[in-house]
Amino acid sequence: MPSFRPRLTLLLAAALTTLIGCSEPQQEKEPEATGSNNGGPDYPVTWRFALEEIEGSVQHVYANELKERIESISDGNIELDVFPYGSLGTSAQLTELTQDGSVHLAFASPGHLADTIPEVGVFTLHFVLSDHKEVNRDLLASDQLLELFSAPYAEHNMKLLGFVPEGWMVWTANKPLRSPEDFDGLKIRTMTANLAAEAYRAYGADPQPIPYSQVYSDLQLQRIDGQANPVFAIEEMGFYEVQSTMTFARPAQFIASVVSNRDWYEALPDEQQQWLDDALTKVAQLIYRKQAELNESRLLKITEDSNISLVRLTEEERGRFREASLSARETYVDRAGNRGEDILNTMLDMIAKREQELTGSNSGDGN
Ligand code: 6CS
Repeated sequence: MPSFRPRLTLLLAAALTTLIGCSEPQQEKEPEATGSNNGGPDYPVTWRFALEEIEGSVQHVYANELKERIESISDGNIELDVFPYGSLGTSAQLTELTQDGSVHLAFASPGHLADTIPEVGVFTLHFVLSDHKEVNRDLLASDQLLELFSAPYAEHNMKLLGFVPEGWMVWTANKPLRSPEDFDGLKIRTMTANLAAEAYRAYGADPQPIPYSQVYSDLQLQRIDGQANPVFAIEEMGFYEVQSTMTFARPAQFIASVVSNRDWYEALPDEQQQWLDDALTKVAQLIYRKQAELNESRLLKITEDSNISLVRLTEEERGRFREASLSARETYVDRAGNRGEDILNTMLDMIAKREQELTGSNSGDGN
């Protein structure tokens, strides 16, 4: 559906002009919409939740599930207004809107957020996560992981509420990408944070940081050669229409974080905080399965709608990428400092231990 792309860009521009002004500096806003007054909460109250993805996406499924649960748990006292991508702004702008209290809840993907919080750049590194889906699922759901990141988010006036896995990153281009040499000079689109480019610089590519809404047209006009995203996104954003090949290398999962404005969260009356925490816990339990189903059904749709080639790398081919990817870890540690290094090492330890517990080895099932 190519006609949607220019519309998204125009909508973004219009919404941003209205919401945050063209060039004026951001004003810190008082967090509101807790519904509190001197006599207690004045219900119903509305919370605004901004997404980095369009309707039908993993983030949209997540938001709808959260909406259903929060409205039910609170007996209708909380109403959740969901803003899919295209209605408010780019990922970086959504983070600003969360920090200044214009939206209460938002998704913030590490590939965009790492310019603000370098520590989250760990999720843009390749071959850190396990090949075992259970290991990754447990890691991302663990309180220990949330704890590691809670201070870096808090320092930027955000409360980290959870990590959401959205599926393996798949490379698209007009050729198969079987070895690091295939990336030599390749203009691959990356998310906008500097650190997001490093993983591809390690393969010799020429990374091009570009906002999500611009990727389709840049591929179509051949201003870039390729991009990386989970299957569901490649389908719904139409990238498969303008690329010849999808390469499955399982270098990293697309991980998003769910955040709120920190002052707003801390000022919530106890019962509202409890409702939110309960609803988040419930959604976290089902989103892993939902994203896996969505990625599977969208791959079917892509293959039905197009003649795109699917290339799955062998373990030997993946091994060459793994080796080439390691230099990006040094750049990550340079930028994210001691705390970043500690996060990377703790994650690697947690993964190795869980792999041992599950299988007695470090080999994966590829899911
Ligand atoms: O590639 C991106 O920029 C986007 N990809 C996904 C799957 N979600 C949001 C993010 O901004």
